[in-house]
Amino acid sequence: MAQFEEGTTLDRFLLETTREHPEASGQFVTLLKQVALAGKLVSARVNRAGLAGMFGATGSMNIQGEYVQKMDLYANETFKGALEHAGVVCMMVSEEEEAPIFVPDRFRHGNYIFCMDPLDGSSNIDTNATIGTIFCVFRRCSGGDGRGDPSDALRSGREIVAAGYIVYGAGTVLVLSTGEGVHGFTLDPTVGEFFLSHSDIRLGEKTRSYSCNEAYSAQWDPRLRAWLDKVKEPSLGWSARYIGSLVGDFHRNLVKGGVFLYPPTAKTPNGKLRLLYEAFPLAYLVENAGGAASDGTMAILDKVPGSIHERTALFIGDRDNVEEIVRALRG
Ligand code: AHM
Ligand code: MG
Repeated sequence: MAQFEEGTTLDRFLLETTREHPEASGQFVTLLKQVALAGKLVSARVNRAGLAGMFGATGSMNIQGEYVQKMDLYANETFKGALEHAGVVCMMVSEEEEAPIFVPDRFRHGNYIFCMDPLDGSSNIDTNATIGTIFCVFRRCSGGDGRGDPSDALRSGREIVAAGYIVYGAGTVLVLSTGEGVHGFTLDPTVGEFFLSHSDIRLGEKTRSYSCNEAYSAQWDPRLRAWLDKVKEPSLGWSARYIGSLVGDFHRNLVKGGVFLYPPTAKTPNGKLRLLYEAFPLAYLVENAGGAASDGTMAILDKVPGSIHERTALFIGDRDNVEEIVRALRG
């Protein structure tokens, strides 16, 4: 793959990397450009949320039984709007919508299926903590008619053709992989462009930082608690970092090193995080950066969701630590 200098625009990066793959249709580049456009719109709104009356909940609950924040709705509508008229997706799946999203007939010839959590960690919006959009892309099923049959999206994570996230933090960063490395692009809000800022991100070996909601540890599998107790041995030099926003915690660990854990708990015995549009995209990124993701029994990307909102346990980060956690759980 071509090497790119820091400061390369996202558009140039997309055009040049897909030129190396003549089989990739122009639709693929258009899709990723529309994702970047939606990300800029959401970023602008997040930055003005306090002024624009966008803090707080709408008062309704989503399909997951969680309170919908005003920014959740805005992000969902913005990503949908950017993609449904572009003629590049035949179907979309969103955390905010119970059923797959209907794409109007005249635009439904697109070659791709887009799955997203439009605004992960949105319960943090009122506190200015990092939140973000997580997404992955599949090619349309050869037999699928794109009429919103959910089974078209129920595919192995190994079939993902691109995945990424956009974090809205102190800055806005788009992290993307199309299967050849993981690259980060920082939005320069003064010109409205994403520029390459983190080229070919690689996870370090056996990093010494963990991210989890430790308050739930009494509900975890005792073998996992034993692993946690072990790494707390002071001479090992571990530390903990947890925001409570998957995309923010993952981004930190990708850049600085670390392992993220969301095991099953009494309240969420199958795990809390969603397989299709939270765990899959981040697992695709982490594997492309040299790391690993597991549900404790198998690699996340080898899983096939049984339903679009299926939940999973998630252990994700550098390969050594994830493998050690899996070994501990096998006990
Ligand atoms: P959300 O998609 O409704 O924002 O919920 C998922 C979030 C993740 O971002 C985060 O990792 C997790 O929930 C935090 O859960 P907890 O508060 O139980 O630690
Ligand atoms: Mg989420």
